[in-house]
Amino acid sequence: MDIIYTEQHRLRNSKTELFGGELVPPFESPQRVETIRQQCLARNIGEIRPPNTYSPELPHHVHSAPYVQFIADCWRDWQAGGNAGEAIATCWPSRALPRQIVPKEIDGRIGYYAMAGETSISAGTYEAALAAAATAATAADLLHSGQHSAFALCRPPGHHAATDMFGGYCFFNNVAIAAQQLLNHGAARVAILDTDFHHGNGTQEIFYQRDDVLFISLHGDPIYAFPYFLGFADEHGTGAGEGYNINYPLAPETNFAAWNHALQESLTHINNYAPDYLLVSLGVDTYCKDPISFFKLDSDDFYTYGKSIAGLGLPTAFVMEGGYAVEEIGINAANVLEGFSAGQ
Ligand code: Q9C
Ligand code: ZN
Repeated sequence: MDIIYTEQHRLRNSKTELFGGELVPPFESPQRVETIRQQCLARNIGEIRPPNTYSPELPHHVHSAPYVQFIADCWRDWQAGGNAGEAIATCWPSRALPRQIVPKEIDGRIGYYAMAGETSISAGTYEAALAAAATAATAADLLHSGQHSAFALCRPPGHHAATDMFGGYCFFNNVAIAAQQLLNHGAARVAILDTDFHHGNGTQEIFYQRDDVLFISLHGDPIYAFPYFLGFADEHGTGAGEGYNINYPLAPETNFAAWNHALQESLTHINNYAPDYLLVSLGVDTYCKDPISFFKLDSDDFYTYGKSIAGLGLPTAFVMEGGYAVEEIGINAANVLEGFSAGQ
């Protein structure tokens, strides 16, 4: 399977994440995809190729134009505001501050568009996020041109990014952009299976009212896990989208047997939907040694589930999301891809 990759991911190189009340080096580091790339090379997973070239309007597939402009301008405006550190939101339109007016000043604007304070915006963030979107769109183009599978080695990740909101290490929703790219090419239905430990709140929000994208997510129960405020089992979609959003919130310490039970149900839903394409939001933060997550998958389990996904027989693109056990994320991601290839 072709692997789409660009060094431009390195432009996303923030120095700070707000974690445990301190500014620490971000979990979402350039080393993550380097480890995955090395593992793919060592195991001959596929040919590594750069993304196609797209217009800077590519994120408009699923994001509002003012939001995309904010991501493009944030670092410049933050510096112009005389701030010494990286751009971090500290004030939000919370429940008791409900006026939805975009402030003019950068502290207000970043708060308007942020979902959480852990994710700093710094030099190169916009450029790297745009390259990640292009990486995912290229995977979509490859499926459209008849390839059975592709791996978009995206960084920064995307599934927490909503129509006009960033956070959880995400800026542009790569998998959603890939889904829209396939629909623009003429697909009738696309399924997105989100296996990241965290609920894909951004992807859910983007497609919540639509029936041309089925979104299914397996994740840590938001009553205990980020993003806390979305991802519950009673979120089914609305309007035309009713029935096309399925969440499996899973308890702390969930092991592969329980996780796989939810996966098998998900695969049945996908099969019944009969999509033209499957996109997998591939997070390997379900791994037992992940530093910020609470599932108990072992490395072998990733191979097993990759093989299960192949059983659908659908043209499939894997789009990289999270995974923070840097030592093992390469092994775990490559195991999914190898399992998928073995299951074809
Ligand atoms: N105590 C992705 O995996 N903070 N994003 C969690 C844990 C945010 C994860 C704090 C985690 C975001 C793409
Ligand atoms: Zn995650």
